[in-house]
Amino acid sequence: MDLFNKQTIPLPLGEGRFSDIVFWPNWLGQSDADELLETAINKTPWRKDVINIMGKQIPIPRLQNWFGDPNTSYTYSRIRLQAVAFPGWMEQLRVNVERETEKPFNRALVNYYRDGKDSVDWHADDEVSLGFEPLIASVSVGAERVFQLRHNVTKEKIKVNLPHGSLLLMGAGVQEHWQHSVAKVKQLDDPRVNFTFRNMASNN
Ligand SMILES: O=C(O)CCC(=O)C(=O)O
Ligand SMILES: [Mn+2]
Repeated sequence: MDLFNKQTIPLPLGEGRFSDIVFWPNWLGQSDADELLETAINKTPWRKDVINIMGKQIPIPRLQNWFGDPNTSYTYSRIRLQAVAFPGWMEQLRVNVERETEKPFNRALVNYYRDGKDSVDWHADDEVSLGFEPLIASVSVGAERVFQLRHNVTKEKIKVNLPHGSLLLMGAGVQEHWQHSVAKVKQLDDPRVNFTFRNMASNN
């Protein structure tokens, strides 16, 4: 939890309004990050989901699962994810993220990028169920990958390398004005796991 290393990256939203990304590149120490990667890969009940594109069933290029109150679910890209209760190890991570960011989080979408062929395409986490101007806190462990942001109107791009053990917080308004993605990379065999913590109303 290295406050010295906390960085704030301003993000223009439009019409003179700014938000930011707060970034802790070395949030977890090496051994905590190693342990989290190993636990996440081995203990997460990974789902292989498919999306329907023009009548074709296409596997999404990563494994995933959704954690939170097990009586709730989350739907994006027409995939409905029934929530799995936070296991103890992930609950600890959730609490630590809340403490560091000083924001509440009660859900997590967890992604497993098995190697450089796995990716997430341009999107915003702007489902109505996430509420107005949702904050997203993202913890990365494993292979360093490039997190890209692109403004919806100006198309300005920002790249942030997300190292093993990093924490990133996307501020209010970022989902409405920017999209983000993690592109495929050539010649990468190492896995990466990313936890995106979100906060949803209890009736979701
Ligand atoms: O893997 C990442 O860093 C981003 C994941 C993401 O954008 C998402 O799960 O919505
Ligand atoms: Mn996202």
